[in-house]
Amino acid sequence: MANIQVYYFMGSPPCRAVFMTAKALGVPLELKELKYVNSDHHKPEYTKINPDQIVPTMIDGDFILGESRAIMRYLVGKYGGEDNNLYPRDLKKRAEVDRLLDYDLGIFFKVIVEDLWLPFRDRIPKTKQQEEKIVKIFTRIDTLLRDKNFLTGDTMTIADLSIVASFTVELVYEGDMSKFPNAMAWYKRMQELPYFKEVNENFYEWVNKVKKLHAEMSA
Ligand SMILES: N[C@@H](CCC(=O)N[C@@H](CS)C(=O)NCC(=O)O)C(=O)O
Repeated sequence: MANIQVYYFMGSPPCRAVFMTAKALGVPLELKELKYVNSDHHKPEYTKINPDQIVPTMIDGDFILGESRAIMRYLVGKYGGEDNNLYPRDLKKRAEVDRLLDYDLGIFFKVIVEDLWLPFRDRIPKTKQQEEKIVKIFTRIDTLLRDKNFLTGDTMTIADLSIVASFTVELVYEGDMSKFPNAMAWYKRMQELPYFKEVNENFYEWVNKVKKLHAEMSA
């Protein structure tokens, strides 16, 4: 049986969330790297499979699927067995996971990109409103984790995988992350997953290189 293919950019949080889900399920993926700098995602052959011109895109035989959280749900549905803690069948438990996946899509990842990542990448000072939005999303995660090990309870779900991939961008935050002790303890717990380093280390290395470059430019 042919492997599932995933088109990705190195470093992209939604792509890393999909990779971690596949690893958690033990599903091998055939990775197809696109280069952002070459605008590979705007080329006609990619636009045909993803008209939104974004990554990730998954191809499973003749089935093509975009949107990381849809892909994560699909992978658990296909490979997770009858029931799986990653995306539980219980209606209320699943609703909690969906709520957080939607929160990530609509709020958390959006703030991470627009108010934290882009100002860092483009070396533009953040506005007061941007700083407030960042503190608000980290506080939200910290509060959710006040009384549990994972975002929806005592077991890890795809909401943890999706949000932790976005959360890794805290690496470029100049504020004090120790103000969010529950979130940081959860982050550490997630970093201890056997596949976390393999999936995410390129991102850390790349960001550290960009930070070094910025420092040299300001010297
Ligand atoms: N909601 C989408 C978001 C995907 C997304 O934002 N991908 C970025 C990379 S992290 C992208 O492809 N950007 C293309 C561009 O900026 O032109 C998902 O979760 O899959």
